[in-house]
Amino acid sequence: MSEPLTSRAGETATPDLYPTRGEETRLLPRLDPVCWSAADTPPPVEARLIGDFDRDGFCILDSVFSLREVEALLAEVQRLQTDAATLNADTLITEPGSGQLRSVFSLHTQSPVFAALAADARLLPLAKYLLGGAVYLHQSRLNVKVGFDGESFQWHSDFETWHAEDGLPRMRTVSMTVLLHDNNSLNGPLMLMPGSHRCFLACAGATPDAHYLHSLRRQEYGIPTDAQLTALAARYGIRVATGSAGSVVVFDCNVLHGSFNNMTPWPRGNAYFVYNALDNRPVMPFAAQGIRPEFVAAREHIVPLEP
Ligand code: 6CS
Ligand code: FE
Repeated sequence: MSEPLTSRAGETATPDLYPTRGEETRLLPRLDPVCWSAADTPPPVEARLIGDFDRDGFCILDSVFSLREVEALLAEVQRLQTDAATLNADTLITEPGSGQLRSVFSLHTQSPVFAALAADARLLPLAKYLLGGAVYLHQSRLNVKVGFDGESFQWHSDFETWHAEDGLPRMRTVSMTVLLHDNNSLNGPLMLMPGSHRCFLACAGATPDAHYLHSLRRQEYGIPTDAQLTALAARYGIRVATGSAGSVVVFDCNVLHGSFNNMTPWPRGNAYFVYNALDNRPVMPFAAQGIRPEFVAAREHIVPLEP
């Protein structure tokens, strides 16, 4: 079968290594490394954590930020909520049910505190190590997941969306989530299928126009079927990424993950930074008509991150 190509006038066609959103679901192999640095490059964290990341598609860095630092971050969250009227209204995503705040996108352009966090010496060197070179932020966001009303995130691979809708060609992107509250087993923590980053689940169904307006609240396209999830859970199992506030969950762009509703009184606020390799800039979307706005997916303002 020939490989579908995507192209734009004057732009070299980029091969579509991960075709998705066609007629049927498929299981395809990952064609990219998980850690892009040469094996003899010394990592900026314990080698054991790199081993976890390579094998499972994620690793947890315990208590990276002190309680004082977490307090300062929570104060900044409070400020953003108080000053919500001064933020770009499009970046504020509400819960489909209660209408409460669910996410704030483009955190790094709206908050100097979070911009500094993305470039922190405890995060950035690890992102560069895992992606094998210079990086920039493809996306950043705050998910507040309030007590009682914080709703779930469906099982998905982030890369499936970023490839289909944003045109990221290769799996050379990593997310880091800084836990702003304790994420325990009850308040809607991240669940992951360890090892699932090694295969690509092509999803069925064409991307609707302006899909993000719906998907950021509740995703219904670009998610695996129950049958696929059942098979993968049997093969890989499901783990929960718990940790105390100030810990960091580092996860591969293609590991399957999701989270359930928060029906506890305890909020689960997490800040997410999505680092992409500068060599993996977006091309035209591989399976969507239009491009998503800059606040969801950087395209025009690509600035290499420096400490
Ligand atoms: O569409 C996106 O880019 C986002 N959607 C989900 C459910 N997770 C990653 C990302 O924020
Ligand atoms: Fe996600």
